[in-house]
Amino acid sequence: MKLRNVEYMLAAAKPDGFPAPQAPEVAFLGRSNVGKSSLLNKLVNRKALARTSSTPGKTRLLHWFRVTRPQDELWFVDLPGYGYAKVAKSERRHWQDLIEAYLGDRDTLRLAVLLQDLRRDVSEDETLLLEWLAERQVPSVVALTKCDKLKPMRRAAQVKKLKAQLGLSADRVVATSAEKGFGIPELWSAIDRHL
Ligand SMILES: Nc1nc2c(ncn2[C@@H]2O[C@H](COP(=O)(O)OP(=O)(O)OP(=O)(O)O)[C@@H](O)[C@H]2O)c(=O)[nH]1
Ligand SMILES: [Mg+2]
Repeated sequence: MKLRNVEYMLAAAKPDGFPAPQAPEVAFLGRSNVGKSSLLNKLVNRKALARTSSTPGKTRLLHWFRVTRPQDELWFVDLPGYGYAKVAKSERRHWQDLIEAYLGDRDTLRLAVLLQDLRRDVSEDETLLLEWLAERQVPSVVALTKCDKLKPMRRAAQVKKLKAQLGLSADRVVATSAEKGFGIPELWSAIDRHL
């Protein structure tokens, strides 16, 4: 993907800190540690634009990035990860309110990319989120992450299994690896289809 410029914009901890909507947005969401920040970095070909960490639950804020292409400008939004067991219930509630405030009321949101670790089963968290997005007419695709962690045979079997669990059409599930770059052109195509 040809990019003219990529830059960090700002972080927000609550809705009154969200930037005024001015460009089409793509949001990245999923379980803590699933690889949201890594995949975002890989899409824009920058090593450490979005902060990644081996400590789950690191991204507690919403982070905005401006992606300028020759033909247009998009904003990428890195959302805080959910489902991290060590987080107190009150904080999970806070997470949910914050994410829903964003996803449910953002006119410029064009696509939610829900990330799912290839090695895990799809849980109720993901299926409920997909339903919640569909009810609000927010288009979504699923990026299966960390595909480099399985050898090709097991990878293919697991992709097939998760596609069945998700019950989405084939064009809404993309197998990716931020480490190896698998699926990056396909994910860009999915983004472009929704702008
Ligand atoms: N092998 C491999 N490791 C990955 C890949 N993507 C992410 N990781 C690793 O997984 C860990 C978590 O990645 P992050 O990108 O920080 O995950 P996140 O979803 O942003 O995490 P939170 O912000 O804490 O919710 C890091 O140690 C990454 O290096 C991948 O495609 N392959
Ligand atoms: Mg992150």
